[in-house]
Amino acid sequence: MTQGLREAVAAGALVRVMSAHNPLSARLAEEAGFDAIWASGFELSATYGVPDASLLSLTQHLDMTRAIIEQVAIPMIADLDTGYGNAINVGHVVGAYARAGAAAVVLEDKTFPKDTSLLAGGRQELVRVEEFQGKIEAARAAGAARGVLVIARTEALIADLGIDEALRRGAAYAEAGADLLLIHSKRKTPDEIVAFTRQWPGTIPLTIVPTAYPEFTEEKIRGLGKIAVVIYANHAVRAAVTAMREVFAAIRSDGGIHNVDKRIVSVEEIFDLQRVPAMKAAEKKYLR
Ligand code: SPV
Ligand code: MG
Repeated sequence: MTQGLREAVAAGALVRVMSAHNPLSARLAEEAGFDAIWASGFELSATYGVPDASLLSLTQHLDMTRAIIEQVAIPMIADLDTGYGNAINVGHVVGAYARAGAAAVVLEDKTFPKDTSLLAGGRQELVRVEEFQGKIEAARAAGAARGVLVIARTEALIADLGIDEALRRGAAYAEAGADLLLIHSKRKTPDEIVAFTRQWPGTIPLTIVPTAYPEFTEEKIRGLGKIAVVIYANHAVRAAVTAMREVFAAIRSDGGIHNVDKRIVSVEEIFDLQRVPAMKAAEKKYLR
């Protein structure tokens, strides 16, 4: 499912992307009507109970990405962090994600091992522009046969290097062949992203992750133009934590599951999400 995303971006529609950390969360995002899935490194790390600091292996993330792709029809945007090494590693990794069916990959210009972007006081060091251009070129070459979009992500604003440096890096990454530029900001208001977007020449479309500035709605994003993709990067895991905490606390305080039973989805709904009806139909057809 690589074609749909490329076409949606080309058509100028705002592509709305929801994070997922497993096939079930991806299925719920698809059911809710999102256009694509974000295979978030942060979410998967949180699911394993570890920091988003290059601790999970390529295989852990790739296996989960593949499992998700197998269960949803909407396109997948894979979060490849720094690409697990240099441009040679990037070529190897993007090839694997392309074969797994990813529609797009995101590579960020931080050093390996990375630290997560929104952590106050996090280590935010960027690689040289030329080095990252090599990574973009390697990614393009590895994903070309399967039409994988390469989204170059600059962390210049996250590293407090300013809008001029972000623009300089964005231009260099577009020149190296990136299909889109992900511009990330940790500011609590959208002002920095708005200022960046206004100054961005529009060589390639932008992707944003409005976690830190949640009041930047889709209507406002569309009004600004130049932004093709919005990623809601961690709302699956945060929603899951909110819901589990609430239900677990109620069971403890109620001394049983009698009250929560009516508030949570039924076992039958989980059967549906597992596609049990399809299995039953197959049983009728094939089990003789
Ligand atoms: C992720 O979801 O893994 C991201 C977005 O890369 S952020 O956590 O904001 O860096
Ligand atoms: Mg990430």
